[in-house]
Amino acid sequence: MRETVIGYDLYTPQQNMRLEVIEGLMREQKVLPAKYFYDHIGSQLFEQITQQPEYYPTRTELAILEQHRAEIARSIGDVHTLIEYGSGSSRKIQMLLETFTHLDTYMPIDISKDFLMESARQLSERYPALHIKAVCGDYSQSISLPVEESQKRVIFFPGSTIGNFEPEEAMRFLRHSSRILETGDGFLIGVDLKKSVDVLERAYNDAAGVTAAFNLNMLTHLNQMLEGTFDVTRFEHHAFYNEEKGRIEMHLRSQLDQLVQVGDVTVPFKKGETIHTENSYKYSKEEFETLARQSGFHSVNCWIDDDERFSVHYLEK
Ligand code: AVJ
Repeated sequence: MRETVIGYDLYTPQQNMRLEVIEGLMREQKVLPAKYFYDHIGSQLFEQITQQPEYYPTRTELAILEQHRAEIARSIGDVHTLIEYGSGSSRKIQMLLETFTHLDTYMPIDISKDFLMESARQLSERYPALHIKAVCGDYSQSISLPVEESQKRVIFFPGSTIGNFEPEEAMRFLRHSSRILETGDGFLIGVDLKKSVDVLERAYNDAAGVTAAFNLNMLTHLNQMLEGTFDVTRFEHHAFYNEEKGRIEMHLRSQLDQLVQVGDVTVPFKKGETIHTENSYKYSKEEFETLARQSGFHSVNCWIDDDERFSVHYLEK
């Protein structure tokens, strides 16, 4: 029986979370790391976001991968190992696993261990011949990949999660990915495109209020993990497009002057003051290809939907 699932637990312990959160809440403009959206409820809320009519990225990326799967396969050629940064998007990876029929190994890397192991288990049942090496880790930190025999490897990074990085972090992240790959290895990445402010802002302010619940759930997660006293009824979701920076910003705005405990630390909020919880940078096709080139990749191909909302790029080192 070929070994199918191995777990490496590389994720840092909880005390780092406390340090990161307190440091962020002590800043002039309070910030919290977007990765703390994704406790189990947050991951489920994100899945619900992807079903909302206003949130076009997920369905548009899926449609691009489906419509162009033969051309994507031709561009990539025979791949031995498919590495996925963030394994929440199993519908997308299944499409690729159906496309790359000679794939030997699939290596999902995600910080949400339960989500990771559950999706790896489901995939190992569906693809029993596939080596699945689930890695519990933070792909945005400098991780190294177990170097397999010199066979072609491709990193799959869907969903425009690259947009969560500051531009200089995105370059550092792509440069690190380029360094751990060999010449001829590939990188298949989804990137949300710049477009009208109205379309962008509606995608982060869905009428059903799921994005608001997702944003507010960060506070509930902190209460549970760090003995916090956030009262979510005293904060409101606020998301807008910062045209100068080219990014959607998500904030949680305090409705009144209030004091919040995070463990033994007291955090003051003024009425109207916000916690900046996420950036989602948007790129033009040209801007992203320039970033990729400066990171040590060359652009082999790019596919864009008819409404020019989303792009999938195939890069090679
Ligand atoms: C999963 C980070 C790509 O930035 O669009 C969705 C997360 N935030 N709605 C994004 C998100 C609010 C999403 N990413």
